[in-house]
Amino acid sequence: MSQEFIKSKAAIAWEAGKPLSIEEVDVMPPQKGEVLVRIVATGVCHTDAFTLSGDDPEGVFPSILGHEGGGIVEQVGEGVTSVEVGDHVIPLYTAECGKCKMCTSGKTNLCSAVRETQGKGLMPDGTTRFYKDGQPIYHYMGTSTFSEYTVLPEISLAKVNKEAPLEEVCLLGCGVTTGMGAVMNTAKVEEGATVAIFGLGGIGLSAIIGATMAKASRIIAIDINESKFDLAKKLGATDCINPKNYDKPIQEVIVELTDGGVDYSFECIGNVDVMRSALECCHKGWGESIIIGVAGAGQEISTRPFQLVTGRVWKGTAFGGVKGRSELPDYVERYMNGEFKLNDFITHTMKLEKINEAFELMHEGKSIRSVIHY
Ligand code: NAD
Ligand code: AHE
Ligand code: ZN
Repeated sequence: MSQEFIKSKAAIAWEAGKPLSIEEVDVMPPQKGEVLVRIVATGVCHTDAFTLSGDDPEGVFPSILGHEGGGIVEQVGEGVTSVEVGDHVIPLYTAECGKCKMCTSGKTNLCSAVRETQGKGLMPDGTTRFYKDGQPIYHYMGTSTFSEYTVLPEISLAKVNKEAPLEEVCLLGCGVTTGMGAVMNTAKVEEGATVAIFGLGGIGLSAIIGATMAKASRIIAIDINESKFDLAKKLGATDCINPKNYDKPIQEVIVELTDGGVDYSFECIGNVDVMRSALECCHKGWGESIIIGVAGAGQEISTRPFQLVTGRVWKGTAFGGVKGRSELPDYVERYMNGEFKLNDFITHTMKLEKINEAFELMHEGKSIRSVIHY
């Protein structure tokens, strides 16, 4: 195994609130239990923008962002047995060790094996694999897919079908799996249920796919940007609503539309006021609201406790509750079998050099997903 550093093109986030800088970095070869992956393509998710904004309490700089990638194993470190050179993989920001208290609980996908160091931008041994002129650069979400070459723990890789186009299935590394999984795993939406989905970006639109697959009877899609409505309808939304068109709270509008409220709602924005609306548009006695959106440091949710006393349920979900190593390969198979499409989401593709445009398009509300090709 080579111990030479690898040169890699990467987008470095030197500091919060500044554009990414495209530079060559040095990548240390994979150590024990680690894998070097050549990223073929990566989506840009709102969470990357959230961390770059400086609002993420775990945001560290300088770092290499990106967590929605697809790639090919280039080198394996000592002791790695579950993947080999040439395997196609999707990096996982939610690892799956299969052994920790969380993995063995049967109740969550939130593996704890590498989460602590991952949140500090480090590999499990407490160091980094990225260097610029000798200066360490932090990892991000354990994935750092905005680098052509990245190093991950073996347990943070899902091995997927080699026939699957990495330029599309990279979206299963976060957005699409999160939205579909929130509906199917976390809420377990049943046939005939009514659903409200707040925010029609990559996550909300994927939740619509999940609700359509679950045969929900009514799928109410809510966004303040009406340009999202055509795709929402194409994917199965039965009603599209812009809260700005009403002079009363959107939860009241939805309660009236649905004879008392929806069975399930999903917040896919990261806005704590909308999280409240999403809870309060749920039906008394049983309505469940799932928080997917990520809110900034210091933000808190609130409602009258009476909303919960009277049977509404507030839940949250990370990566759609999906266990990456054991369950994500099947999402890829379902995509390959034509159960859902991914190219509807890819509104823009670009080379890494143009990645700042992907962030601008997102902020302007003009993209669903930009996919970066290396
Ligand atoms: P996005 O920016 O592509 O989409 C957000 C959508 O919300 C946009 O269409 C925007 O117009 C809409 N919106 C904004 N404010 C609104 C408001 N007040 N009312 C109605 N609509 C509004 O983002 P995305 O990539 O789809 O991510 C959505 C959220 O989900 C982000 O907070 C992201 O960090 C989070 N996320 C969470 C997980 C998880 O595992 N929990 C995974 C991925 C993303
Ligand atoms: N670092 C933030 C929280 C960010 C967050 O909630 N991340 C989601 C994934 S977003 C993907 O686009 C997640 O998986 N959370 C569970 C976890 O273990 O991070 C903060 O507030 O500190
Ligand atoms: Zn994401």
